[in-house]
Amino acid sequence: MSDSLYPVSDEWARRARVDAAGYEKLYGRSIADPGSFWLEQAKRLDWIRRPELAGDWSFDEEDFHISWFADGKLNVAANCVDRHLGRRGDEIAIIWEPDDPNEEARRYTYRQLHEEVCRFANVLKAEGVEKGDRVTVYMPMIPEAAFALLACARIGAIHSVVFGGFSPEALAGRITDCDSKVVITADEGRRGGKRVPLKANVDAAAAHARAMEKVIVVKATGGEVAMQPGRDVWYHEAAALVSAECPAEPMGAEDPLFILYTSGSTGKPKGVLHSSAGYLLWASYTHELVFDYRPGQVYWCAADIGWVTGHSYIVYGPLANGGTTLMFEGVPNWPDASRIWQVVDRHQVEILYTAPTALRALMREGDAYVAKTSRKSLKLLGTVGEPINPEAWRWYHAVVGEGRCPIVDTWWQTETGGQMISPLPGATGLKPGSATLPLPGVDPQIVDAEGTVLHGATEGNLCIARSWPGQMRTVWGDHERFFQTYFTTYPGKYFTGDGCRRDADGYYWITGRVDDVINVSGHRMGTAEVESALVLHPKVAEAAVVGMPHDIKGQGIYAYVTLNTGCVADEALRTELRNWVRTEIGPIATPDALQFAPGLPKTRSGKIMRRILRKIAEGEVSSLGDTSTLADPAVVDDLVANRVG
Ligand code: 6R9
Repeated sequence: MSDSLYPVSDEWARRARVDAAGYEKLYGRSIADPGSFWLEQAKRLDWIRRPELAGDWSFDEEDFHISWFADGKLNVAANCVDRHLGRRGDEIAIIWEPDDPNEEARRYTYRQLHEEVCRFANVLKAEGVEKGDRVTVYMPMIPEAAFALLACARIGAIHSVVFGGFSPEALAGRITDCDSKVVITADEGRRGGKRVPLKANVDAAAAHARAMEKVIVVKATGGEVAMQPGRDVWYHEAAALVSAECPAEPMGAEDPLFILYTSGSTGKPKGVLHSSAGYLLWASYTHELVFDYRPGQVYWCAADIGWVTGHSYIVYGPLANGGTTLMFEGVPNWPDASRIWQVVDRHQVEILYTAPTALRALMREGDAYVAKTSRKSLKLLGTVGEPINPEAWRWYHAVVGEGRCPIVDTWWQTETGGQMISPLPGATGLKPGSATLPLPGVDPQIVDAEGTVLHGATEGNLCIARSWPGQMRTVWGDHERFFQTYFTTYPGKYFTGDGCRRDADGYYWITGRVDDVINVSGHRMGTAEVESALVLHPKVAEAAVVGMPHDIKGQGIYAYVTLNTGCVADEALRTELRNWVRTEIGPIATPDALQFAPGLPKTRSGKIMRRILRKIAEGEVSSLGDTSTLADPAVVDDLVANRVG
């Protein structure tokens, strides 16, 4: 066990907002008197009408509801921009570092951000967007992506960001699901010196996205694109026609702020819906506490805005806190494996937040790429998205941070809106690989398969026993699915889908998903999604997909495919099927291994025994367990004999 403890340094304990005793006190109050705790926290936001109500919720079927600060009114964009104009109007809100290191970075003060957001909001209005409308954002990592989100928030439109790496098919599905009439995109994106044809993908999506009426196109690269008259609008042309003043729409606390699609264990991706006040409060509260953030510090969350991490910790959290947030267009390993550390030096980044998969990839390139940079500005490091293996943790700590920076390993989910289990740098001793302790307000429980709450040092399934302001409010268009997915496995609790161990010190160790979700490079992928893409291929009769261990990605995708009678299993078809999934969903869903299987292991009632498929994918063929309940135990021998990788 890697239970070695890295204690809080004296300096951090002294300087940080919250020390160990402070954490105990906050946590105690948050659980003993949540009403007054959260109403006090609500003061961190600027309200049009201050709430008198805090949480009002029940996870029980008869009375299922979740709301926070329901009588309050505010505007999220005004909280992230306008309220800083008085004291911090000339301070930098956004630093944008382009893909190409030879290009100049761009900087926006809060005053400039205000103007950009107002203009963007007026363009949306001019295109007919109204309060409550859904706007799909399919953008590269350019400042206009942040402007677009805040512009939606300003006028009360609900944004739905679709990651720029998703295919036209995936984009179309998301546009259709939330009935989004307007799509915001760019001519092209750039990543690692390569172009991503975003506008062309929107054009390709149009055939299956009938809701889409308008496309607003930001000129990012100047690449050639086709514009469809009547439907497509250049952003810079529309922006020249509107004013740089736009009033912020007063919104109810519970009015939706955004939808973000995420993979679940079954069916199509779910549209996770977040509220205005509760979500923003959670993003602001956690960003300040976990990063011990103070305005003036350059803070860098190296995620993409297409994921929840980009929403909460590039845009909403840091801007609500009047911070300076760095947005990076590029990738960690281009032009070479020094890029991240060079950006840190160039902008004097003090806080860096990234994913274990990036660290593992950089670690493999050797320490020289790190050592040749200074990194003296760094004070705090963070990780998110998947469990971090202790080896990568130690490398991050010793080589990147030269032993001087605490690491906050933050566990949370799209559904939780923000960080839930994480160290506080001035309060919590660290153990490599552990997300450590719940934040004040978070009430985790570990339960066994029957739902019995386990106490003390134990292992089981991770639930959250009470609501918190940042909790998702529904699945867009399917409230029943929301209840069924999260509140029926262990009645009365929110079930996270994660397995978890708690050690004798009360530290939490996330062990990974216990459902059919796999975590590829920190990105969630439903096995069912990949399976549905595969069976769409005319030669595929059946497919089963499981996770397999992968050195860099954490988990890779292992697909078992049964072909229709008469189809020939060969290398050409293997490549074709891998590309097929890539085109259907996007590059992140490409199977790492694909095995042709004459049959899949099934119970007599026809259920695929995934346990066996996982073991084979993991290479643990000697411990397949009981196969006697299979309808045809012989298929297992074939699978083992023809294992790939
Ligand atoms: C923020 C984000 C959520 C799933 C979650 C868990 C895994 C995230 C983690 C972690 C171990 C951490 N996860 N952070 N596992 N340690 N620090 O990643 O959201 O894309 O919805 O993924 O990611 O399995 O359930 P999302």
